[in-house]
Amino acid sequence: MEEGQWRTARRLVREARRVIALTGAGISAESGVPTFRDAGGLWRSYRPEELATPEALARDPRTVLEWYAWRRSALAACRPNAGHRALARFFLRRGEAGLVTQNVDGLHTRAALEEAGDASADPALPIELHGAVGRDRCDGCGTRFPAEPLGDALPRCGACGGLRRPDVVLFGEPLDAEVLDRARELAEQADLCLVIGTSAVVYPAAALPLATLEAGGHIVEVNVRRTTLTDAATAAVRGEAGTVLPALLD
Ligand code: BV8
Ligand code: ZN
Repeated sequence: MEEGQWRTARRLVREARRVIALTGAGISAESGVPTFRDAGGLWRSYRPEELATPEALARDPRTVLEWYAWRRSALAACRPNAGHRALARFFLRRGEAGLVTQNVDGLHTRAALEEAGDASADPALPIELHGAVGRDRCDGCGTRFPAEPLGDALPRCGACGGLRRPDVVLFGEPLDAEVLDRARELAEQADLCLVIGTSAVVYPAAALPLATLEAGGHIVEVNVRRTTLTDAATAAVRGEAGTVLPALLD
């Protein structure tokens, strides 16, 4: 990786007073979490935007719920990687929350609990913009449940009979307003936004680093390739999150 970018990134991390980190599917790639494009043969014939939508859920709930059940089973074998853990240690040391993720795999939460040990994991717990695939939510009354294996009948809410679906934000569904407001507030107050493993094409998440920039802060990007944000970054570190983050943050 280019020396100047690396030195600038290290300086910005060292000097930053308020840091927000926005992560995407790339930080979980080294944990073996299948992204949409890696889907097993079974799902190759579907496009994610076709499956992860409320229309698909209404039209063919069984196929959509089977896809999520497949992703949950694939996730069961995955563990937080060195990148998740370095980020958790960083926010635990700083003692203030700042981790925002687009991922629904729950790996940041597991890394926070593992790294915190008996101390409070709170500063390293992520704001999950798009929810978490390990939980269900009732489409009718919003009640949340731990995810259960998919049976022959579609899962129904005991309280209102509504369909129990994964507690994730599908394409075309709004993000939880409070969650988004909190993430925007952190982005506007930050003087450094670390953008890690995201192609920055999914909105409104992708607008968060720009909020830091507009407030006079800097962007440091960690990615294996260029993205639409690379030119807006004060430093763009080219490399895998699992290798770069421990060196950049520890
Ligand atoms: C909404 C949960 C409105 C589901 C997900 C403008 C404004 C507002 C909305 C839109 C807009 N333009 C378009 C929209 C609609 C849409 C959208 O953004 N579409 C995109 C495709 C253009 N947005 C929405 O629908 C959002 N809702 O705006 O609602 C509304 C308001 C009122 C009423 C009704 C509606 C909801 C978006 C949430 C979608 N749900 N996830 C599920 O996962 O099953 S997003 C989903 O995509 C995942 O969460 C994942 O995070 C994300 C993919 O993005 P990335 O994380 O960036 O992952 P990607 O694979 O693209 O990139 C990986 C990167 O990592 C790459 O750059 C790669 O180089 C890098 N990498 C790989 N390996 C490594 C690495 N980097 C470092 N180390 C490595 N080892
Ligand atoms: Zn219900």
